Amino acid sequence: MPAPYLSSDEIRDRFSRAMSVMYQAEVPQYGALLDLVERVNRQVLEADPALAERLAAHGELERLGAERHGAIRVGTAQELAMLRRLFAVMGMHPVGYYDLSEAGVPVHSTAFRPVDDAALARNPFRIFTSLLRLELIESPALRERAAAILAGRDIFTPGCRQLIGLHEAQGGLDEEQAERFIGEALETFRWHRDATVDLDTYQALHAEHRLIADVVCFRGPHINHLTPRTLDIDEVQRRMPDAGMQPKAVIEGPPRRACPILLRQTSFKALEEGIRFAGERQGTHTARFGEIEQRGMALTARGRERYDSLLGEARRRSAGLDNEAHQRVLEDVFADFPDDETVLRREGLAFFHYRLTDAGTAAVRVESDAGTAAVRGESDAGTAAGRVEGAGLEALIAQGLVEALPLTYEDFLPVSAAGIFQSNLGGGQNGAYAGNANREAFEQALGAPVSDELALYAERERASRKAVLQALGR
Ligand code: OOG
Ligand code: NI
Repeated sequence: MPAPYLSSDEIRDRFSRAMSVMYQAEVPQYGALLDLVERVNRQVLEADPALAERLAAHGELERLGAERHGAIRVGTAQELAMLRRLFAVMGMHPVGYYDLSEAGVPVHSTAFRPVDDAALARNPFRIFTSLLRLELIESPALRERAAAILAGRDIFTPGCRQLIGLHEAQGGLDEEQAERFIGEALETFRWHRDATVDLDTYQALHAEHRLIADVVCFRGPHINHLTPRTLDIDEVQRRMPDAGMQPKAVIEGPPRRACPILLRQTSFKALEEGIRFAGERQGTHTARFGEIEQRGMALTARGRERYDSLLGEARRRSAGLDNEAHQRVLEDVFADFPDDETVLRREGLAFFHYRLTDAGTAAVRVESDAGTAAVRGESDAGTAAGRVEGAGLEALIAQGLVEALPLTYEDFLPVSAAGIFQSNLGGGQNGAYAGNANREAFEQALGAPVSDELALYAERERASRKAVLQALGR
């Protein structure tokens, strides 16, 4: 009998834990941040048993401690395409297109992440992956120099390439192969103190944009942050300085709400680290940082439009304010956005997962017993079935047979990502790169289309609706 293959969920779970261990060893502040987040999460759950219950009901309590995202930046189409194959081994697929040129950063990006309900519940590990856009560099000489340096590196070990090929050929990896794959794949994300270039070259690229130096001058696309999920980002931000971390000025994203929406994020500033450059002259590089996030519900296209326009208004009103004042402006502006699950659902602003309540499950059972009774020719069948008849989903919810749970937002926000990039790469708005969205070019480099995140949420919602209606015989 052939050795059984591990599920991609299992490989992803092990890989994300191994990555976290590696990054804790590389950046001790990340370990301190994990501790802080863990402490705050525990306190929140103790103080709010209703929240603990709700998270448990959504299956989110188990994934909370394991949940994180990371980010990397690569330099060439070949690197990006190979990463797509690497992440596929772990059930992570490209979702969404993010144009950061708008924010003055010469990259465009996608998020590799699991897509179906079961995989997300197991471990939603995501990697925000950016591709450098050399074509946006104005100087032809610098552009060619960067391209030549990138052409000379291979960010994957031979073993990693071989195991990806094996996975594709045989349709999975057994225990021993999976463990080897995890070890080999981790190498791609490791930090290298040795630059591949001399300080002059580094400085020339850095002068164009720090991100270009970060992508081009090293042997690999070091993981630049890993982000745990907190249940109270305001509290973690408040406590960061006491734990020896310098938080960025403001928390990105929507304000604090009774029904959290989308994603709120903050980070501590990137570290200045000593680098061994080729040649005599030595220097430092600033790239790696720590970030935390608080996730809320996924918004529909209509909800997202409302969010984007309110956020735009809040940002215009809060430029230059400190976090407290910024949050007050956000709260004021977002007073217009419903903060009640039923209203959000009825107005079609957020996505939900529908499922039977205990009463709904009992009704199905009674109904199927009644069906069996009817087949046997017994006479009192039909009364239970009658109980669940009536209008659509809203009626079933009102009758207490079906419940609607908000779907968690699993993606990223371009404005927030831009804020995170800028707080770590320096520089504010840089109009030079703006207006250059090019999803087609990105997908061509990737070698595959990116999924539309809204379509994925809509499909998960639709499938859950269909399942409950079917169970209730609708
Ligand atoms: C990625 C920044 C984006 C987020 O959480 O929005 C990001 C990067 O700095 O490479 O990670
Ligand atoms: Ni991030």
